[in-house]
Amino acid sequence: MVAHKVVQVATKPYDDQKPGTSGLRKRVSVFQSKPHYTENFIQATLGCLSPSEREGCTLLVGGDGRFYMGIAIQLIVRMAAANGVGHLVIGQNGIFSTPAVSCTIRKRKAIGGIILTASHNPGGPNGDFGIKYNTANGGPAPENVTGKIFELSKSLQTYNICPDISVDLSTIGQQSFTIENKDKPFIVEIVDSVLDYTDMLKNIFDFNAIKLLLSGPHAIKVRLDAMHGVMGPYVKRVLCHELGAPETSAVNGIPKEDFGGHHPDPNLTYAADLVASMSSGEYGFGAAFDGDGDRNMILGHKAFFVNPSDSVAVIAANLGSIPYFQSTGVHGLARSMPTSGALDRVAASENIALYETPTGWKFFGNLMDAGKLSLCGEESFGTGSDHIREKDGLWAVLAWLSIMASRKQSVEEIMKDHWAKYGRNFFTRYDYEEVDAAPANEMMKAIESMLQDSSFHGKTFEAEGKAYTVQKGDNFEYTDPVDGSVTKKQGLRIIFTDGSRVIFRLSGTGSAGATIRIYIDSYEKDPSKIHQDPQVMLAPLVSIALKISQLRERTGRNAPTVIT
Ligand code: G16
Repeated sequence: MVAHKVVQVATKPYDDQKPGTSGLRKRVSVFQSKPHYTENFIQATLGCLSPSEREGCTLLVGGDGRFYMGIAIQLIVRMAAANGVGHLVIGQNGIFSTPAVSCTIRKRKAIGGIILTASHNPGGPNGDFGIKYNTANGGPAPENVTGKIFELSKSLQTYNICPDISVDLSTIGQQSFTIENKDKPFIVEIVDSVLDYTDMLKNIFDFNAIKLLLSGPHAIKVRLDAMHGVMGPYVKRVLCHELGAPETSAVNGIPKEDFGGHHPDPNLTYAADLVASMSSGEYGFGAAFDGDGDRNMILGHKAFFVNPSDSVAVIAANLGSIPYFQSTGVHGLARSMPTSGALDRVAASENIALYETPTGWKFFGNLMDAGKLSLCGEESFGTGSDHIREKDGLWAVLAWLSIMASRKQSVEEIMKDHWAKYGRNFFTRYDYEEVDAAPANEMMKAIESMLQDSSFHGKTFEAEGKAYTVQKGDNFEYTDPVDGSVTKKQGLRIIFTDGSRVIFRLSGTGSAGATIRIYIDSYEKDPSKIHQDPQVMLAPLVSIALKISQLRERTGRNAPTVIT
């Protein structure tokens, strides 16, 4: 067999390859048209591993099926071969959901994985593409690793490639290549990426109990919307084949390069089709996933909406319905800072430790690796546990179905019982997408200097007949209890004396301009008020947030793009 040549190609470094909240995300055109842009980032990522680590290691590769993924996978194969990686495991046709990558990294004891996704951002030639690196624990690379990738990317002069290798992504099995000056062959293994993940779920949940709920004599009808992202094959295998739900339960199940022209973002705005079909009352349970399958939105009968901050709290209060937690025990709960305090109430009542982390799943991973955390969630439609190191959309769906099966209640009944017991954290998030970066940054600066002014503390704001007095305002800072690392500037918080919070933060996952997020959280325990519309309950705090930030005046935006 002829050995494949390793070629060193000269390149010029870029200064904009700093990974965001979860990897490098840019417009497809940036990856396509800037010379060697993709190759540079892959080289910087592989460069994080020492030559001895690369040799003989197993690295996973796959993504959410979006446009440009196939090209990027072939580049990764050629460059992994040239950089001395021993073994690649790639999902068939490139398909690998983010949670499944995390699962298989852990199962195979791989050194890490490269995930080709821009998550919930739109795809297609005019959409976004992304490259994300996960480490050996199965989680998103921590800041010391993404920092190293960024540093390498800024000084890169060459990259290594075996230009004439190309792999058949459609056939399951091993392909072997001889590389010049290497003793051992370079192995590419194409796998059914749904398999390990399905086996894992079987060991976490009581499949028989869920089966009875979905296909027994009193079966409920479910509708799971994969939004033409990666989740179609996973939903079909797990929900339909294993758990007996009819095939019609899975909609938009064929991964498409442009997600059918939609945002693969499971929220009330972008998953409006699901909301509309659930409203008819035909289904007892519905869910949508994002492009790469880590986010989820849960809906009950007649499109009853479960806020993600409530979702994790409900799961925490019902861990007895999930066999996994019976065997592992519950070590701790966690939420990201902007997520509502609903989880805190369960933690306090059950006497379980609660951690408040910055936005980004990587912060949970550290706590999980140290055995301090079992269940966590974020307001950004992410829920998960220490079974892997990523949030997990289908896991959240099975968690809810398990709770419904054991409590024999609907989604709405479960939620209302929860509020009756713990009180309700009313929560809303306003997103202003693709705002010009300059006014967005100026707005954040102005709010921050306001918070630093001592006269701001103790100030009372009034709107729509309600008054709130500032108790504390800061830019959230986190000290990791495991390694002591400090992460600064994670969101501007205004906390009022009644515990209500208004938070301003710029998204770390956008690809153009800035996305401003305003998060509002306010607790109510009066049983006569807990069923009100959050938009009505929170309207005074929304007005106060807009007044403090001068958002409309500064950005020219009169309304948010998305309200959750
Ligand atoms: C990523 C992270 C999440 C985080 C989210 C925040 O999600 O994995 O942990 O909550 O970003 O997004 P933003 O910075 O836009 O608020 P994903 O699903 O995009 O990978």
